[in-house]
Amino acid sequence: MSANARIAEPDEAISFEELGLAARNHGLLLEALRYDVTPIGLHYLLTHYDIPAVDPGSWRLRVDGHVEEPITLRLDELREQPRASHTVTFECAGNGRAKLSPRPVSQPWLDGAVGTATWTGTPLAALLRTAGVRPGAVDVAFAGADHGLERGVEQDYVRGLAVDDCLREEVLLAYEMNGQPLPPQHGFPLRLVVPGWYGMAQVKWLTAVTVLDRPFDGFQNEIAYRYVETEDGPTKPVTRIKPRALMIPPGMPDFMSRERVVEAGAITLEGRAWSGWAPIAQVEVSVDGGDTWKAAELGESGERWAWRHWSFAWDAEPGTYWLAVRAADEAGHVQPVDQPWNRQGVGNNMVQRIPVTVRPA
Ligand SMILES: Nc1nc2c(c(=O)[nH]1)N[C@H]1C(S)=C(S)[C@@H](COP(=O)(O)O)O[C@H]1N2
Ligand SMILES: [Mo]
Repeated sequence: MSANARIAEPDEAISFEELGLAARNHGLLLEALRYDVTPIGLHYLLTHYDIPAVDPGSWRLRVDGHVEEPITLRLDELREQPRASHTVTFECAGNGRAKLSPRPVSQPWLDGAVGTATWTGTPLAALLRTAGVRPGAVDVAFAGADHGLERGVEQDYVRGLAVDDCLREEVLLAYEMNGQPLPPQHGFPLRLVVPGWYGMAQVKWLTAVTVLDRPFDGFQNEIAYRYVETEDGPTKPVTRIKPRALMIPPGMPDFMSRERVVEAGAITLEGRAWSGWAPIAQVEVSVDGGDTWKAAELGESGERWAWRHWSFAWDAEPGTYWLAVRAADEAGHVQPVDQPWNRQGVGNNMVQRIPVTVRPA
């Protein structure tokens, strides 16, 4: 069995199925990169199945499995646990998939599967310590209340995470987003927040946290979210977010093509950059489609897990341009100019390119 998406034929257009997915799972409008923290309705959204109906009164979180003392908590009891907040940039592992050639047929993201929110909840590590993780624990399985079929396999959405990753202090069980109770689409009443990791790790509608004395082998870890590079070679799991910078498209858009028109003169290009591996070290801008690059100015480095502002002064002369931007992190990862193609279309952080016409002022 394989979770690999079908690969579209060379000239195959986006289908109604892909359009249906794109309409349910919306991206960030790129002009919303202007906000440090993304307003809730502008945050990207990805839901494999349906948003489950959860009754907060009867809802419980179970912490069980390979622990000394299983715990069951009501929502009000969770809210009485130690409280912590982190501002975190999330990105879907499939971001950029629709721009791959050939295109893996799945949720057809362009660039916008990203958003930054302030998540408030209780640190997972403290709760695991209360339950008492027993020696020999390997992974922890996080189960959502949503249910559906994927490649013929009926399942709840469940993801596994290594115990060591679960014990990092920044990992939260979050019940608030931007100071409000989680909205239904973002996981009400409780979700996992694993800063620095691609979206699939951020399990929504959490009902159970189960400690395992063996590796988790569920669908969303073993079949989906793998870097599949060859037909039958070994595959690697998708984990942390690779560096990416995005630009707020400058000037004004054409309604249909969304191509940009800019008045000649001094303009400031700006946007955000992030990496789940290490802090952002550098952002560079190109006005010739990626042939030559110049350093952008980095804004203040805020919270570790939140994106960083960048800006670039451009003296725009009349003509046509391809603007591009790329980020590098302190671990030495640089965004590729060419597509890093793989079978599931995941972890594709190829640079964004924006066509712009500069007209005389
Ligand atoms: N229970 C559950 N959690 C989930 C998902 C899901 O379908 N079900 N989708 C995951 C994926 S693939 C992503 S990218 C993020 C998206 O989070 P958001 O919709 O809050 O932006 O949620 C993750 N958590
Ligand atoms: Mo995702």
